[in-house]
Amino acid sequence: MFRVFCAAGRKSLVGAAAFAAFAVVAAGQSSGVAAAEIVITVTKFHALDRADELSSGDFFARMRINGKAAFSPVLTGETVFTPDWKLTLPAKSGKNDVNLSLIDKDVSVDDPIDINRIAKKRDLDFTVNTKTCRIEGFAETYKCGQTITREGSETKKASISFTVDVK
Ligand SMILES: [Ca+2]
Ligand SMILES: [Ca+2]
Repeated sequence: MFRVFCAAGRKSLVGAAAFAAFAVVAAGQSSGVAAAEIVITVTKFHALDRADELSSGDFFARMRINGKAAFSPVLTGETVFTPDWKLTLPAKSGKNDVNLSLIDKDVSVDDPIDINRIAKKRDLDFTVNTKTCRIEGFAETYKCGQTITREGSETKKASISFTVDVK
């Protein structure tokens, strides 16, 4: 069974060709049968200040669930991006803790961009329930397919819009 985007037509065909490659890095192959997969689609982000002193930022997204991580490719050279990045990870049935970061790739240490309005917290933590398709942990509760937009306020900040789906 596939969940479809509820937000019909809102942004459905953004970069239809851009089925961006993503990498899944897992600490060992999962032994159990995955009950479901959680897919985050990053539809847009906007760098609100300079991520890099010497150049424009080079950005990628990282999703983490249950000790596994999925990474987007790196994008650079703009301040507003509509990447249509799809990050997919296996999930357990029911509620899963999900972490989403936007990161500026760096030679030395990758630098997290602030996409969370909470002070001294730069990434996003929320839960996704694979049975109900409810996304909780924000001021309001979202359903699969709804666009979630968040924005940071500290140095090296961005706004980010994404959807969550379960399949
Ligand atoms: Ca950089
Ligand atoms: Ca913050």
